[in-house]
Amino acid sequence: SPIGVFDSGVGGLTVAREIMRQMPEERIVYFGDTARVPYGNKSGNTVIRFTRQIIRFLLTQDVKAIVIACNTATAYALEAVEGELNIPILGVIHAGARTATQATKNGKIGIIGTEGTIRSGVYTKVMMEMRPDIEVTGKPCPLLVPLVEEGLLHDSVTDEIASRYLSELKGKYIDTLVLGCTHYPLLRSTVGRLMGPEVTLVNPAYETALELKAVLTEADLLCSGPAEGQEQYLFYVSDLAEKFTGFATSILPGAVKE
Ligand code: DGN
Repeated sequence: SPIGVFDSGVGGLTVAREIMRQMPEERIVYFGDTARVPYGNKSGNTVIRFTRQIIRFLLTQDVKAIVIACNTATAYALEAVEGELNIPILGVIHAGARTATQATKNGKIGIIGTEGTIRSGVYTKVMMEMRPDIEVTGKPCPLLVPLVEEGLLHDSVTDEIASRYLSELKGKYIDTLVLGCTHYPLLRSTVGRLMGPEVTLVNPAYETALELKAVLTEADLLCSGPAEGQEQYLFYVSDLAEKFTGFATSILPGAVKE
């Protein structure tokens, strides 16, 4: 059976990409809620409702595990839905939070994400449970999402906006920064340059794929490749596929067929 992966739109493709890299034999069914993106500025109850609907859809695709590949949906909905399923379900917050608490030397961790992710305080809560001695500073960076979706990954406008957002964190002497939104790993080099070499960047997409691999191994659910005639990767969207396909092709060369 495939792994179900979903996001509010294209962002979760950075998580799908890590799963493809780390588990090249696995099948994936991806759902991008492009009709209702962004989730970042919606209320918790709305995001929980959307999440339940998407999970119901993924279950019709016979998935063996589900990854909520969206920081905002994980922040608001993971806790509400995890008890409702009898297959493994993972969010993108836990694994990155753990890595950050292990990576920091001075105990000062920064987290960037959408308004919703930062407002929820979930990263801070999860990290404080793992290591109560740390100090966490969150900073919403909402404009980075549309900039990435416009393809402005290496652009002076993006640099300028990122620099304004990050200047606040620079004053906090953090030594570890969590890229707590699905789009930010695509801005890794910009963020890294602005924060400087002494700050370790944590990519939750990468950490989540590692965690998923451990969970599937533990549950004896790893797969040995698609069968004859089976598509390895299936992508579903709730609105216009065109923009999605363009973005997907740019970050997943080879995986996307129309
Ligand atoms: N995928 C969302 C996240 O990781 O928080 C970002 C896109 C959005 O819904 N604003």
